[in-house]
Amino acid sequence: TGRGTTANLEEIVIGRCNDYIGLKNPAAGKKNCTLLWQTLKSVFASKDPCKITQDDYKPFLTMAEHDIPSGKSIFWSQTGELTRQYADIVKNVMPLESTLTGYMLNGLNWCGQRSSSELNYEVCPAWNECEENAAKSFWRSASVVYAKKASGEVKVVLNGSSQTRAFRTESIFGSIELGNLDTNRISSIQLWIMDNLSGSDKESCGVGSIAQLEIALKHKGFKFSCIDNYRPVQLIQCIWMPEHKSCNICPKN
Ligand code: CV1
Repeated sequence: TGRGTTANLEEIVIGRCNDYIGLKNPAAGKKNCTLLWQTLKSVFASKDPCKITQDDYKPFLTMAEHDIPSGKSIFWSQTGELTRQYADIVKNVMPLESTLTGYMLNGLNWCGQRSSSELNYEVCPAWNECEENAAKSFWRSASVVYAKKASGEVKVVLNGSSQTRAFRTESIFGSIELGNLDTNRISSIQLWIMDNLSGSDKESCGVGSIAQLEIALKHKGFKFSCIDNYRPVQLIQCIWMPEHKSCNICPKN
């Protein structure tokens, strides 16, 4: 079992919603944050937390929908924290977590219980405990909506030091987002393969699972390019390891 519903979930979700539409992204337009919360809560309250489907979230996702500017879509796998930090700094990309739905729920836990209309603040299913758990179905469903909207030049940030593979067909990126990208809306796809500074360089552009992804993109008819250790993102990694040799602005030798 995993952690229970985040304490004060209602206040956090409604507060984040108002922060988002009022301050962070007024371009999202008018939304009724209280109604959004009620619609969200009705998806999982009074229900078995392992029987929440992707479809159950559709009314909530539709109500929260807003435009994503062309060229701002950025996908990630095993690089979530780094990608969010990059997005918060440069502000010219908008990952799912910087859209209204993702912003409202990022980092939170939530689930209900069949026996009561109270949310379960004690325990929720762990991510891999059951396929249709409240959180997993949300991120999958939100990822479909997000991927369908991508247009212009799209970015994908993958982990070149992954213990498994950088591109995993079973990940949300590999199994959901990739298949929902629209060739007619997207002009090109840029892959950024980021190695951990002190990790091993296991995979790179054109190598291993990245090569498989490149072939898949080609077959689908996308124009794409690939950059190893894209410097602006690497400089964020460097904040925690400024003395690392990859972080030297003027290498001495
Ligand atoms: N996405 Br807090 C997927 N999972 C998310 C997201 C999110 N936006 N936000 C959170 N999670 P992994 P992936 C949680 O690193 O390829 C979307 C989930 O608990 O293997 O499966 C994004 O748009 C999930 O288990 O990446 C992104 O492009 C874990 O973080 C893509 O789906 C991410 O697992 C990433 O999903």
